[in-house]
Amino acid sequence: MSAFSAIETKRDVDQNEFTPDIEPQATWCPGCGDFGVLKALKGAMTEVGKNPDEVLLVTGIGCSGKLSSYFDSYGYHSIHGRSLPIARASKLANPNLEVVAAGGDGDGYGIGGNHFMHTARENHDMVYIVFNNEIFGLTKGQTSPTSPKGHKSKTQPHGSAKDPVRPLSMSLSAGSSYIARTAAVNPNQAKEILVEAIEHDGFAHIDFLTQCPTWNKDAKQYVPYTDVQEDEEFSFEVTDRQEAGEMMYEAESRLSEGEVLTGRFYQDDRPSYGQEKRHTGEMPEQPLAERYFDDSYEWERSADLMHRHR
Ligand SMILES: Cc1ncc(C[n+]2csc(CCOP(=O)(O)OP(=O)(O)O)c2C)c(N)n1
Ligand code: SF4
Ligand SMILES: [Mg+2]
Repeated sequence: MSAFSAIETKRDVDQNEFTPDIEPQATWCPGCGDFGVLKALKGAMTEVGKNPDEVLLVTGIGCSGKLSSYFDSYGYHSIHGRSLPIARASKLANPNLEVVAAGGDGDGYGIGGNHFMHTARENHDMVYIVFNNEIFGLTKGQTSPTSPKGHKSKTQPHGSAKDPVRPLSMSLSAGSSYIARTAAVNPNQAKEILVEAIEHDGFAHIDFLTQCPTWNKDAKQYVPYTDVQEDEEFSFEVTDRQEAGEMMYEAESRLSEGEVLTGRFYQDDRPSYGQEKRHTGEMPEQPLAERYFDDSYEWERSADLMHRHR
């Protein structure tokens, strides 16, 4: 089975296949929420029947970035805030790969925020997991874009004066076609949401609440949590942009007050960037990555294509 051929193929996979021989045991701190993401991702890939060599996991920098060291697949531990452009290029070159990008709240909503916005807008077909622990974990607990107003840290000892970003609302207005929030303390829901995100054709963004017991001393453990699909208090249609937006705003406001609302918030089925490009004929049916290994292929130089644009 190769990464070029297998996207439609399902088979029985043993979850242990995603545990690497080199670093089988993650070195995150005891009680870290990141363990929950790893477990849910292994479970979801197993459930959808993926082989490790059908998956590319691209991570940013942070404690969260270590995910690619502890998950056995093709992996790319990239640079801070830059997992998405690498993931996009990889998916375009080899659409048969199941591409997952992952990183922290600082990585994705701060330094990489611009890439987040445009990858969502262009609806690139991939899963994007943001480990949201509401601080910079790896660098020892500084204030991040999702730290609540008033949160005290070494960089904001008198409390942050800034309102946090609203990741779900931001994602909706940017253009993500699947948006969910789950929590490391809710492994069953996390796995189900990841399965949906993997099966979704388009940009699937998951805001994954991950507690950091080492540096985020205010940290909620994100319990108790409510699933908005299960609780009668909430009634909205995930395919209705306006209703979904209102629900997201509510969930983000309640998180600041310590109430954790999780679940699926939005979904649409518009074509992904790759589908659009193939439809217009601008992208070849044969994956670029396959051509690369084809010695007989005659490459066109971009200068030779200029006539198309004259
Ligand atoms: C360009 C660049 N700037 C700053 C850093 C230092 N740095 C490493 S990780 C990090 C923040 C990590 O926070 P987050 O993305 O929330 O991940 P977490 O560790 O919480 O999982 C920073 C600022 C870096 N590695 N590269
Ligand atoms: S510092 Fe926080 S985020 Fe990093 S491994 Fe430890 S508990 Fe997890
Ligand atoms: Mg963080």
